[in-house]
Amino acid sequence: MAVTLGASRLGLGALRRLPADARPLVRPGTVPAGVVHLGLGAFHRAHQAVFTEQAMGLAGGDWGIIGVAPRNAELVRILAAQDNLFSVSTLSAADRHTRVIGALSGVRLAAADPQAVVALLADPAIRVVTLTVTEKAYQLDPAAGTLRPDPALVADLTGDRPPTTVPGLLVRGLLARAAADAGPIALVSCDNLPANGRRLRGLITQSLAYAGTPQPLVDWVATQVGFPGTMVDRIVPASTPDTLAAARHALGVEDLAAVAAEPYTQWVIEDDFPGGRPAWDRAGAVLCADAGPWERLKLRTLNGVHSAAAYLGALAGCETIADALALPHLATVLRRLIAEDVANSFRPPEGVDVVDYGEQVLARFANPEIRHRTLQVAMDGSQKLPQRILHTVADLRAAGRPAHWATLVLAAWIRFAQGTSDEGHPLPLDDPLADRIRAALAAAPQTPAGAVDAILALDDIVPPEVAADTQVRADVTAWLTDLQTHGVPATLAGTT
Ligand code: CS2
Repeated sequence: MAVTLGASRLGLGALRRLPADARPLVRPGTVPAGVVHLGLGAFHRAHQAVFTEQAMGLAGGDWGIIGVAPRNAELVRILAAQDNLFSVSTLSAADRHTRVIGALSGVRLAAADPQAVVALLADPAIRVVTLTVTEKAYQLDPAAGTLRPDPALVADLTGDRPPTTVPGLLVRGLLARAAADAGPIALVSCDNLPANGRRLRGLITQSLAYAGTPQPLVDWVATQVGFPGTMVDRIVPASTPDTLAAARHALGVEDLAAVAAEPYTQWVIEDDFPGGRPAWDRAGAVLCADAGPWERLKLRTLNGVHSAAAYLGALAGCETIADALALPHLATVLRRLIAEDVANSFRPPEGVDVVDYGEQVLARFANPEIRHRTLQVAMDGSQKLPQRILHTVADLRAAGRPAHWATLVLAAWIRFAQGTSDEGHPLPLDDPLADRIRAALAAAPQTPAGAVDAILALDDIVPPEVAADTQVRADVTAWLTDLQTHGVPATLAGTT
């Protein structure tokens, strides 16, 4: 990316020149590291890094973050050149401000030096490992959470070469930590998986079994490693040249690692940290015994509705989620999805009204300053739909209720996977299971019922009770027929 001539670069030397309210709360280099974070993407920088910086600013503690990018060499180079500093611009129609975050005490590229990451995980100073690596990096089948290791992970688990996968790094790191007797640690999934703490524990225990790990080491992991579940929430689109321009304008210096996010942020964390943790509660996080109800609330309401807007919006030719929300009738359909389906599918946290929460979610999606692309949210549907929509369908049906609106979302995903928009433009199927999904659709009879049967038969994505439900099959087929025959606007109009 080109650096604008004339603007100097963000770094420790530039801090004095920043507007006072844009300066970091913590000066990198002055706080020893206590956290390793895997996955240095925009979401981490605008979420956990901000909470951790505020926690250190308010309550101290040696909780600097070593940020590990699995593969993004350019980002690591950029952050290193900026003394690990980056900015977060908070954007809404009412407000716009930018602040530099000083939570990172170092950055590493796992692909270049995996052993350095393994050594970090075995360092007694590191007591917390947080992860934002996206759903697919866990290599679990999305429906049941069973390990489906790809050849690279099999090699990591069964051979001696340096690990190349995230689960491989974690397993090697934990084994090195056990061997060094380096003390207890918490591994904290901050990805949008169902029961993410339990899924991560399952990933590690299944991986240890796959690797034939000796029992004492398995026991060490069972007793010394916490796997707190979390609910994470902040809308943080991928950065664009506009994001960098906004940061430059606010800071007066160039920040090539800048991110932009909505004002809203939330973090609910199960308090299971055997080696201690930053005072995230002082920074506004909710520490609790069971994040499950919060996680279901967020995955089904926010993320489920996000996916609905993404698929329907992309099919109708909308570039952003905010554009999709402006499609005639879409907001009404999403409100009905929330009130009639999502709200009846689970018990929300004490004191939370799902319909009110859903209204806030829709207002957040409509934020005109956040240009979140429908195609970004549409990515990796096979990894997302189980916890976002299919669990809603399964729970409604188990309670004897219809799943009318939720089946529309499934139909929209199938239509999206067929690869063309209403106007006949190609839509990219960016998904780790893309080949299987395409092959299943190609081999099926070229009718809506044929496509629905082919997708419902993908048993690593679709729970068996949903696949076997003839009413669900009929509803998805009816929606897909409408979408294929009439397109999104007429299908939505037909619901009123
Ligand atoms: C989105 C999420 O890309 C997606 O699939 O639904 O990244 C969403 O923006 C966050 O979970 C909000 O907390």
